[in-house]
Amino acid sequence: MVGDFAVGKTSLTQRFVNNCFSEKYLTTIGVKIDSIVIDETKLIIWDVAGRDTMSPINANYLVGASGIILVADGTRPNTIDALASLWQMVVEKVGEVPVVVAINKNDDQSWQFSDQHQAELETRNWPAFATSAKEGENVEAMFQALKQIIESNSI
Ligand code: G3D
Ligand code: MG
Repeated sequence: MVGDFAVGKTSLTQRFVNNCFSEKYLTTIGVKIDSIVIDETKLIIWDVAGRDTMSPINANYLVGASGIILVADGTRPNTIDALASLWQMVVEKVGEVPVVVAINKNDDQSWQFSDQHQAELETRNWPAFATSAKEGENVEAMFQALKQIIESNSI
């Protein structure tokens, strides 16, 4: 899980692993690791702390990743802009691993996704999901999609 501060990385992971959403703010210090077994595949999810002055992403946490979920907050377009440089950091550390994008907080009225952002994601060939960790929408579909890309790449 890679994305700017407060986009919903921890909430999406929690929704997927525990099927719950907590309004309680949970700031991840460094990294939080969860795991879940689906269809005999164990996913180990590294929820890497967001980018801000207090806690820059420790790129070493990315080493060994089989896939990446790039997370943005649809109510803050700058977090979508940030994905390109985050992806660059990923590529430098682990190469072009399988990736999906979550444009999170789809339940919020101010969620938006411009044609320009749409075009950019298509150019990069990133499968994108409008997710809501709060209501659960598309969360499982997004994790499943990444799992499938990882599995089909490793055959
Ligand atoms: P992070 O792990 O990427 O830093 P968090 O982000 O999962 O800690 O979430 C940051 C804030 O966004 C939290 O709110 C959380 O409740 C909220 N949030 C996360 N996902 C969603 C979502 O899908 N919809 C809505 N509406 N809010 C979401 P607070 O208020 O504690 O800052
Ligand atoms: Mg977090």
